[in-house]
Amino acid sequence: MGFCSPVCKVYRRGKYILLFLISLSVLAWIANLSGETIKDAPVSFATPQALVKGDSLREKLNALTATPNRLITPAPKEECPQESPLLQGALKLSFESSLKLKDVESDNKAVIEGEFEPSDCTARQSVAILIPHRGREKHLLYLLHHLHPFLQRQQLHYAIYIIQQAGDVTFNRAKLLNVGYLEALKDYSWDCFIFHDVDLVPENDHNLYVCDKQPKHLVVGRNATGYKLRYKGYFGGVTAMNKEQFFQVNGFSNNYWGWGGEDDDLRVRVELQKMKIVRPPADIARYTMVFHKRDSGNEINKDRMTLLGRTPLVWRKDGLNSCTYKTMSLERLPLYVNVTVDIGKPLS
Ligand code: UDH
Ligand code: MN
Repeated sequence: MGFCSPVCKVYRRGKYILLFLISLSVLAWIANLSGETIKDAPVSFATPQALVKGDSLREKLNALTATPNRLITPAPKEECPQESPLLQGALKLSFESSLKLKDVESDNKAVIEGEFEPSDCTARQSVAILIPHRGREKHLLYLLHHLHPFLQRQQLHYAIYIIQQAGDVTFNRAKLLNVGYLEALKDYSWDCFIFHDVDLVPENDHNLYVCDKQPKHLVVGRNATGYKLRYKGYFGGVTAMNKEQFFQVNGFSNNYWGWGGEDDDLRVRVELQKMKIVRPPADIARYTMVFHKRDSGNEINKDRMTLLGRTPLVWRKDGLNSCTYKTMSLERLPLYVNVTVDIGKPLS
């Protein structure tokens, strides 16, 4: 039998205590792992007024975004490839006068209440398509017919919103698009917004409806202008801005009633923020504009140049944060969300 001094006994006992403590912490760690739960990200509810409160851009934007109650709960999937294998390039467009909404609905069964997401991969961006509209039903039908399959081939998670101006007051494209942004964000925290005229149909599905690091202008050419950019700085027709970019410029001005100027105003806002407009290559960013005449109720806005000159002075106060409107109805139709709004009338 060996000899053990009091010091040695203390040392032995210490070893057992240490061993015991280590086992305890291993057990606690295992228990913690199995009991771990995925917590929901905090979501806040707010009205457009919340735009003026809060400290950071991020906080203000989060306040705009409600619970993503429209999102189809996704199963875990791999991210969709950088380039969709479904793209076809230049497309043969058709504008059959016999086309019916029912046909477009039955061609697009995977679209639920205007929303779609790829079944076999997770889309790289969630995109809201916003279309200002009044009295152009045939154009809308042609656009839905082409746009749904086009966006599905791009493997996007998207939804189409039609923002209808109620009544017969002079048309205000820009304000309707502000409303579209605010209303769409109540459904889901969309990454990207496409501001889209109802009569422009994309001719090539490599013209990607996603947002870039800079605001993107998608209509480099269209049939009506010999596929040339209408003028240097043109930023109308179809544009893509992400959630933060559009918020940063305070959206569109609400004060352009009638035709013209509102798209140039948005360009000025973008430039004031030192952002740079990007465009896809001209052979891809091509559109067919369905022929139309000037609509009654959308006469040329004679004040547009005066308004444009004042943009640097007023953009902070005129835009998303001052966009007041009354939602008359919101219908979730098979192929789009139909938002009908009373946006008031010009001041003078
Ligand atoms: N819009 C409507 N209803 C209207 C007015 C405008 O839905 O009553 C929307 C629609 O999305 C349209 C967009 O606003 O695509 C822009 O309006 P626009 O198509 O009238 O503008 P654009 O510059 O034409 O294409 C201007 C007048 C064309 C005169 C043609 C003469 N050759
Ligand atoms: Mn047009």
